[in-house]
Amino acid sequence: MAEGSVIDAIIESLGKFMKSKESKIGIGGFAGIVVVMCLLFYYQVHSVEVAAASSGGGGGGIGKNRMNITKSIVKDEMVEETKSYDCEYEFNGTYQYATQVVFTLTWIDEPDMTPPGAGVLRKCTNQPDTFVLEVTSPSGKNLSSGPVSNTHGSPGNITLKFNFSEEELSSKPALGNWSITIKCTDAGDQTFPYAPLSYVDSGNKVSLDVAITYYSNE
Ligand SMILES: [Ca+2]
Ligand SMILES: [Ca+2]
Repeated sequence: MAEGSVIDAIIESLGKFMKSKESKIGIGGFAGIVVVMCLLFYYQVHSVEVAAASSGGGGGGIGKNRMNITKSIVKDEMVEETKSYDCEYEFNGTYQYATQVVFTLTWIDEPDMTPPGAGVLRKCTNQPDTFVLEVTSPSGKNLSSGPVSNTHGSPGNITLKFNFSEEELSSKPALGNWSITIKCTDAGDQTFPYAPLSYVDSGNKVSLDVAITYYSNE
C-alpha cells in the first residue's frame, strides 16, 4: 500500500472510531487522564517550590519575628571594694540575630546603721558605692560605663546598650561569648554625723541582667 493510502486508511479508521460509542468513552477517558496528569504535575512543581522556600527561610536566615527576652547573668554577687568580678556569657544560635543587647547592673547599698547605744541622733549615713560596668561583645565591640554612684538611700544602676544594624546582622555579631567586668571602685563607708569616725563598707552585692531583642522564626 502506498504511504498516502496508509495515512488515508488511518484517518478513515480514526473517523469511524470517533463516531462510535466506544470512541466517546475512550476520548473522555483520555481527556480525564490528561487533566489528572496536569494536576499532578502542578502539585509536584508547587510542592518543590514550597519546600525550597521553607528550607531557605527557616534554615538559618534572619527570622521574621521580633522577640524580646531578659535573662539573669549575675545574682547577688558580692564585689569587694577595689576588686572586680569577671565573667562570660554565651549567646547561642537562638540570639545570633540580636539587634539590641542591654546590660543592666543593679545594687542596693546596705541601709544606714545605728551603732548599739548610739540612739537615733547618732545614726550613720552609708555613703554611696561606686561601680564601673564594662562589656565586650563577641565581635569585639567594647562599652564602659565609667564610674557610677548610687544616690544615698536609693538603688544604683548602670545600663550599657549595644545596637546592631541590619547590615551587621549577617555577620552574627552577638553570637558567642560576651565578656563582662564589674568593678567596685569605691564603697562609701558608714559615717557618723558628728564624729570623724566610720564603719567600713567593704563593697556590695550586685545583680546583672541582659535584655535581648532579636529576630527569630520561632
Ligand atoms: Ca556604701
Ligand atoms: Ca555597700
